[in-house]
Amino acid sequence: MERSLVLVKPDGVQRGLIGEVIARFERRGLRLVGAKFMQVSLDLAKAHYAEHEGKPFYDGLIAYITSAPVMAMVWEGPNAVAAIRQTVGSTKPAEAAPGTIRHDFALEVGRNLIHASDKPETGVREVALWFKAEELVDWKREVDRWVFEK
Ligand code: D4T
Repeated sequence: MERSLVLVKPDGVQRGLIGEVIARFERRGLRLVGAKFMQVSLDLAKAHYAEHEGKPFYDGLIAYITSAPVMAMVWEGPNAVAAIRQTVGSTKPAEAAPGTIRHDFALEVGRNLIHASDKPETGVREVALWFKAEELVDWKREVDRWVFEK
């Protein structure tokens, strides 16, 4: 089963959109595996955004993600990474498809509300970076057979 890290970023938390984001992934049929409300440290921010170091928006990105608490979550399901990216919408909210989270609630790339892993292998790496093994819950839902084909 594929897993994705999802962060409701500081702007999403400040704007009271944690519940909205969770509701959309629950309705999609994805299964929650872990969640924690937390202040992101500078070290974690730098590790998470290591690939962007040196880019013009890097300093702003680190300042943004550490500016206030985030809601960090792990969601799983078949093709979860692609499904979640689809529900989240394009990185630039002005290019996000109508009905996606970024389209419906955001305007600017530097305030794009939410993070989701971009590839299955990124999901594995990011989940391990943000969560300890004992913080993740392995569980089944009664409804799983009506959402997951296998
Ligand atoms: P995150 O990682 O925040 O979910 O965003 P994406 O996965 O959708 O997009 P990304 O890795 O390309 O960008 C990471 C982060 O950098 C900000 N950003 C990006 C920015 O401020 N200006 C830019 O020009 C780009 C490309 C937004 C998301």
